[in-house]
Amino acid sequence: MTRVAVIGAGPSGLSALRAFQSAKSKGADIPEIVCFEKQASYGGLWNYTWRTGLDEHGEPVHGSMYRYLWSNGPKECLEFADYTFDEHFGKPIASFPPRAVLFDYIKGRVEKTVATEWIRYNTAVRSVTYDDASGMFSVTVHNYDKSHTYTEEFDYVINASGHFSTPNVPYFEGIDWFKGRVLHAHDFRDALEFKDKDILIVGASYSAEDIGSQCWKYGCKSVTLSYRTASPGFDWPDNWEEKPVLTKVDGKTCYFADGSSKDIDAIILCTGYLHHYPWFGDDLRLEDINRCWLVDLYQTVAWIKNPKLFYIGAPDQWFTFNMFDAQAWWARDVIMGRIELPSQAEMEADSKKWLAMEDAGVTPKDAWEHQGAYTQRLIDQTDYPSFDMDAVHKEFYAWKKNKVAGIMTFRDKAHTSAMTGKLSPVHHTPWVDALDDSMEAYLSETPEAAE
Ligand code: FAD
Ligand code: NA7
Repeated sequence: MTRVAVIGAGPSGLSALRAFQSAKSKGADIPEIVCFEKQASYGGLWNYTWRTGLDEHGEPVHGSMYRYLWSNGPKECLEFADYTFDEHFGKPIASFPPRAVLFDYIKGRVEKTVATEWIRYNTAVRSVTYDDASGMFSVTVHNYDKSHTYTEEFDYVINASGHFSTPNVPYFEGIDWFKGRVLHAHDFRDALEFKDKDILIVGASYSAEDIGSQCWKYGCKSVTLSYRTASPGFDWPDNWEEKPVLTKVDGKTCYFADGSSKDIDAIILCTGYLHHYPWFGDDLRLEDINRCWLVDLYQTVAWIKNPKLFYIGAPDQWFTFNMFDAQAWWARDVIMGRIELPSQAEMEADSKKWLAMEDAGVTPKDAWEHQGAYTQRLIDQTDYPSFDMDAVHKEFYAWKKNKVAGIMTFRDKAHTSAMTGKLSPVHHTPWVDALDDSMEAYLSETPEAAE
């Protein structure tokens, strides 16, 4: 029997399991699926952990999410096409749920449609090698429950291990002797730690915006945001300023490229993450920057040099859960012989063409439209339920406009679902006043009392 190994049971790995389950429920003969997950349960980043550094087994902690994290994009842009928010919650809910609410949504689809018996928990993948002669992968894993390392053979491997867990940590002159706390976003857990502190956020992308906003919301004294390339340029609150790149640290004083300086209590490096797949050798390992089109992957999924290996969830992400589904359905259909791959030369040419299309884009709108067109291309090749991609693009556009109008108020806006066509309700409490991020508080009808 054909065997498929899936590495990771986060949203991308769960999409892979769901794709095969869907084919099975329609009567197809599916391969044997084994999903290896190093944590004790599924959900990937959405499975919050208080731990930082190493986990209870000595594995690098996977979690990069933090307390009080609310969705940074509208939930309408990530909605599964086969399982809507309305179906899960039994009532319309607002557009920017906290982490626990989104995790519950992921869980709802798993419980309804995913064979969790395919997942081997507490099992870390250590090495994956490919043998040309047998055409098989050897996957070596360690099971922490049994303290046992073993190897099994697979025809195909789907890597769904995520790429927002291994921090990119640049060096800045003098940071080694900074007289305060230095951490990367990966290790950030609780904004209250920075109450009444002057913080420096290094970076200008999603983590920078969101961690800075969390710290501001929970009462830090000031936020200084240092950008390397482009200023985010939002209309920040009064105690928030932008600076160009950090050039030097001396004691508590941070110096910037414009010659200015500021005394700082904590430096939070929101400097992004690395693609890091140490279980693969040079012949199988993806290496790239964090970008949407990955040229070594055909349709940003199949490893061109050996298309029996697939990566799901590897692009930088405008679309998330529904794009992971589209990728998973496509990988499933390649594995099941429903989609025939072209020659290696054709795959390379196609990939370069899509890379050039991404590079030709200038605005964020170009970027999400490129990823939307890509997701649509995948959907068109499989039986994943199609949805109105232009409707999702409109929501991205409204979201971006709302962020420019108010970086602390965009989460108070309502968006329309492409799946149901319905406009979501406005949340009962403005995000800046909503300090309780529990599911109960979010789903209740009662506004949160101001402190
Ligand atoms: P992950 O969620 O990272 O899951 C990967 C899984 O693989 C994990 O369970 C991990 O334990 C497992 N694994 C890794 N290595 C191994 C190994 N060697 N052996 C076995 N198992 C392994 N997206 C949104 O749509 N909305 C948001 O608001 C949002 N906020 C975010 C906030 C933060 C701070 C971060 C970091 C990301 C955010 N994202 C958000 C994007 C996020 O990447 C996706 O939502 C999603 O979690 C990606 O799923 P994944 O399965 O690809 O990866
Ligand atoms: P991103 O989106 O990859 O952004 C990384 C940021 O870090 C970006 O602004 C970079 O600046 C900046 N960076 C990287 N290296 C440096 C150095 N050496 N000096 C200064 N600035 C640097 O990562 P995020 O963590 O924000 O987002 C990843 C995911 O996590 C995303 O899905 C979010 O939802 C949460 P650049 O613009 O390249 O000059």
